[in-house]
Amino acid sequence: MLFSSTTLIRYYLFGIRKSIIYNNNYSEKGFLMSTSINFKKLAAYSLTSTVMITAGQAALAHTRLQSPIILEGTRVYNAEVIGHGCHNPQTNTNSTPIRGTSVVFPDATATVTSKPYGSAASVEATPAGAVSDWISGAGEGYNKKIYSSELFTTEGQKSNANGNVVGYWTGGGGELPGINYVGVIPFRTDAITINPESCARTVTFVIAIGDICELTDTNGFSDETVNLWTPRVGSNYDGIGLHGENSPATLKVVRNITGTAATLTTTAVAANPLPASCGEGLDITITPTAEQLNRDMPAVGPDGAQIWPRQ
Ligand SMILES: [Cu+2]
Repeated sequence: MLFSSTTLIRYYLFGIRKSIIYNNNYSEKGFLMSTSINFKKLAAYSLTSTVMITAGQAALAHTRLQSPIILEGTRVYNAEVIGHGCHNPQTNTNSTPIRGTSVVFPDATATVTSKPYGSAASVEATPAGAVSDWISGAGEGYNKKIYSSELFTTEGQKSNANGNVVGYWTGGGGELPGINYVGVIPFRTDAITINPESCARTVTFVIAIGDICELTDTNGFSDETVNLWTPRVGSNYDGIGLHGENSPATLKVVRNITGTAATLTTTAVAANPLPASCGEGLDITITPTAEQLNRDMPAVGPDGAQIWPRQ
């Protein structure tokens, strides 16, 4: 079966994405398997190295967080960093501008899984109870948008029935050029404390993001209209077959097992050591459910009307 050059590059992008996912310790077994098959096909068709290097650089520009790994107990001024626009079939680049973005952080209903600390991506994760088993507090509402009209003029904070913030959207009034710029959308992460009695060594929140180039309904989602950086959980926002499929941004909180010494400008932070029975501890992953994404991904205007996706 022959592949067009576009298809080949996209498969290679998926391969690059695999290593990014691996570093974030976020994995999905079936996805990795299909990636290795695609690599074999790629080798058979032998792309030139120039094309592959160019594609690799583009892949690193997936939408991610400015600070994707943070220390527990530390409030962080963070940002969503948009790396490229949507696919433009005329130029065969990602030059179509981004006109808005919609973000969801997992709430306390999220799916929680665990792996031994430092496990390879290929290690199967096991179900691991509730969010509040691993971190202190409500298990949701840790991230708040920093009000800003630097890039887009309209925005909205999303909150759930408990009144906790579960995401935001911003758009309109301007556009982010699709190539040769990055877009930075600021938000703040509150200090998150890992439960001292738990064996969590790291806690990774999986974040769902839609970077919108054209307002469509969900049937109109394509690489030309939206970049979906979402976990594949069976929601309306999975983006099966699209550029960002199952390649969400992540925020990893690391347990401060040794504590932090005082410096000239900061006070000492007490250690949060692992209980002796934990061994090396666990990597915990918190992924939003399909139900939450279907509820919280839409951008709803101040008048209550849904702006994206179109209905
Ligand atoms: Cu990309």
